[in-house]
Amino acid sequence: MLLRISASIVGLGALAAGPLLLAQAPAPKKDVAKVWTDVCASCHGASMQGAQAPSMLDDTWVSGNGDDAALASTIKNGRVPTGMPAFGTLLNDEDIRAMVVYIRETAGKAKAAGAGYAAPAANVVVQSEKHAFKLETVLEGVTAPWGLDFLPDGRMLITEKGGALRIADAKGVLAAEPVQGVPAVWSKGQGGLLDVAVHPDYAKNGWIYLSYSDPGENDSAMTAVIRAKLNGNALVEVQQLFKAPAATYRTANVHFGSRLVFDGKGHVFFSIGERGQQDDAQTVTRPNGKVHRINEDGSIPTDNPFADKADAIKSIWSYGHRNPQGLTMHPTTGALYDVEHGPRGGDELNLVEKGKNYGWPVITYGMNYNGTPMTDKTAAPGMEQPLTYWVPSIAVSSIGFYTGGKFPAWKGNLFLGSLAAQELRRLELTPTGVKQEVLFKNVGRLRDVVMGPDGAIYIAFNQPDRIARIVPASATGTSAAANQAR
Ligand code: HEC
Ligand SMILES: [Ca+2]
Repeated sequence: MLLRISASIVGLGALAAGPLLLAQAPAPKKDVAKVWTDVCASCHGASMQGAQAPSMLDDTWVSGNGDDAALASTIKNGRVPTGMPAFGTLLNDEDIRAMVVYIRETAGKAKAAGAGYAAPAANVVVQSEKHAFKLETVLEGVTAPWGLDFLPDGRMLITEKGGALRIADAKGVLAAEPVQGVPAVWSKGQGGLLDVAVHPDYAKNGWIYLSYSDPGENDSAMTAVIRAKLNGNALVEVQQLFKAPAATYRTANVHFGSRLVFDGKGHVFFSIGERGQQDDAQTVTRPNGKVHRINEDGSIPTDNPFADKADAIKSIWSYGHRNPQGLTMHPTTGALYDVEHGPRGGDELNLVEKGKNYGWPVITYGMNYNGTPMTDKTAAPGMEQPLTYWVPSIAVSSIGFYTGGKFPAWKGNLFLGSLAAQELRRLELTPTGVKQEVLFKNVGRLRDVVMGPDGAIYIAFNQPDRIARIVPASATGTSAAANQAR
């Protein structure tokens, strides 16, 4: 008791309140819920859901590692350049401590109520930090859609993990018959028909690229890449662009990657997971656990980092990756980014650069699935750090930069879909760190996130299986604040 009183006297002293106050009884403790409503709600939202300032409910933090001390420091000292005022004169250390507990408690309650996030149903407007939007279903009738891309005439190509390539017209009407001539795939576990990517000059050359789990000897498989042209409802002129040596195929049914990315300069990047063989990620004689770069015709660029290394897989661009299921290129800088699934904890966003080692399994922010440590190392010389990571894992699946015109304030932001957490996140990559907003949650597993030619953001969902898109909406009418109970 004595300690508490003296602590609050010290706190009062820090208030620059004048010496007279010191002699008096401590000021009544502040009701932090009232402070929130009176002072904080105008920026952070009445129920902490976020408004022009970030949500407190989404487990993403700009303050250091988001622990209590980091939040307390932000409240006390502010983050003035980015718009958070300092409250160290209004609130003493004790008040601030209570405020942090109040924030944790409110977030905990929101989580327990399964609320805390928008789960937009049809025609419900979500008010997020920068734009109001609706999530609308484009088509159903696909089974486990995995990859999605657009032909110049607006038609959609959709891969189904089971091995079918589907076409829908620009209105979302799905052709009943899958496209003929798709290669046989090894459809087990995480394997199957994976990504589809339409060549940026499709109108001129007609090339469509596919990545898939290629069946090998003795029930083994490895990710492979083809390209082909669409003639009526069939793939023709199929060319094998990447196929790893048979001896490198692996029998596990996990971690195939894979996404395809064109750099517009004649190259195609694609990712392969480590196929459940962690150590393979560290050796360039193995194709798995890597990001690869090939020329658009499948030949090896002479400036690839391991092009001259005996025994290396010459298409390797970077290594030490676990399971990169998201890969994308910044529309103006040309920088390449991946997201990869960590083990239990430690999903990563990486800036992927030539010849670099991204550390798996030597360094990681995750642990083994049984709860035992994988390694105590999160950093090591010669190994790259992620730009950010997620503990616990959200199961990162796909990323894409917003390039359209429908959401001007989102331009250049990175959109990230997740499987287990079922979230669409908006990421701002700033020089001081990655700022995140959860746009919605809990309406299915997000398998692919793609910028549509119409400026909408298209999402391939699993469970329930469908293609949906995010379109602008006016904030009035049936409205649900982002991050608020639905
Ligand atoms: C004028 C608008 C404004 C008001 C009022 C305001 N904040 Fe903030 N706050 C912000 C902004 C903007 C940020 C994000 C700063 C950044 O991105 O660096 C922020 C960040 C924070 C953070 C850090 C969140 C994180 O992700 O790490 C906490 C905690 C916080 N505010 C608490 C409060 C509390 C408590 C109050 C009331 C006493 C309050 N804020 C009042 C604008 C405001
Ligand atoms: Ca890593």
